Amino acid sequence: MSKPDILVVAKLWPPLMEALQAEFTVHDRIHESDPAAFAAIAPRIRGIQANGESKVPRALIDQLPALEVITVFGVGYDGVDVAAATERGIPVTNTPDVLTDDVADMGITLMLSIARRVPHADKYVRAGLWPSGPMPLARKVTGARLGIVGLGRIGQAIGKRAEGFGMSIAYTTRTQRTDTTYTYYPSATALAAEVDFLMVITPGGAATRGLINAEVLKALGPNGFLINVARGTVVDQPALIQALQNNVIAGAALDVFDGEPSVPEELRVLDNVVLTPHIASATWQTRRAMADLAFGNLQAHFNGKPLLTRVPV
Ligand code: A2R
Repeated sequence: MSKPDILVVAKLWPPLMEALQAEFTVHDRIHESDPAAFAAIAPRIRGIQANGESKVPRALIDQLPALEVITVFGVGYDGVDVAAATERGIPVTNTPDVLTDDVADMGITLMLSIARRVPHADKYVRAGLWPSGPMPLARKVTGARLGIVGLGRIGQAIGKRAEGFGMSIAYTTRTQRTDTTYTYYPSATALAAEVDFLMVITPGGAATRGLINAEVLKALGPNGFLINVARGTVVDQPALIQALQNNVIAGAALDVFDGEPSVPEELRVLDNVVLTPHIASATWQTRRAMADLAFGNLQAHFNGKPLLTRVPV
């Protein structure tokens, strides 16, 4: 039997690519590199393999009459037009849970990094500045107030870790949870006004675009820090840059950016930020587990078995 044809729409982690190539006929980003060749094979494409940053718009789905399944290597699937897929009865899968610990670890790492100015301290030593005197004092984390925007799988894992730091924890979501003792605030602004660290961990997409805006940052205030391990789009980036330039907030630690991998010069030159290149789930262990789950979803589909982790519709 011939192998199913699948379209890969992202630069994939090589071990996942190798696994796919062994089991499928893989067309690697041919829709971008060679549209004519893509048009010729498009009618045969039965699956799409994406990653968390991929765009799978309606226009692409419409070009694939035989498409049966879309799998995402990542928990966030805001680049996929799930409504367009659902209209055609095409399921979408992602890789939840297996990356929860890593993203939570990274959220805490960034919070500690900006509060204690760890990258700045490293630079200080390397630049030979230590003999000239000590660094300025930093912000204590233990016992401080943490606000979590989005208390899902990862938000709760961040809360659990923050409990270990004796932090008082509050959160905001659209629907108040009944299974937590953390204090609930109905909006990001109300939450920001009550905390020292505001940790953003909602999904991306239209519903959360610009959720952290100038008003939220003003409420966070000159002693408050913003941490974003969700999606760059959740934060109004120009408003954040302005707030950082004018000390409206104390600082920010960001793993995600609007328009990444391009990061605005205005952000890169600031001293009151820690910037990382979307590495929250980037460990060998977690990428292996994500690859196994993404591959497992495709395999399940083409073997006529139930999908492992279908996104809700
Ligand atoms: O709003 P709710 O009750 O559906 O709670 C979800 C919350 N959330 C929001 N919170 C405030 N304002 C919003 N507009 C809003 N939209 C959603 O985000 C829920 O508490 C949380 C999402 O949790 P999970 O679906 O369990 O996702 P998980 O695994 O924690 O990952 C979150 C995101 C991914 O979508 C990636 O973009 C990123 O982390 O790596």
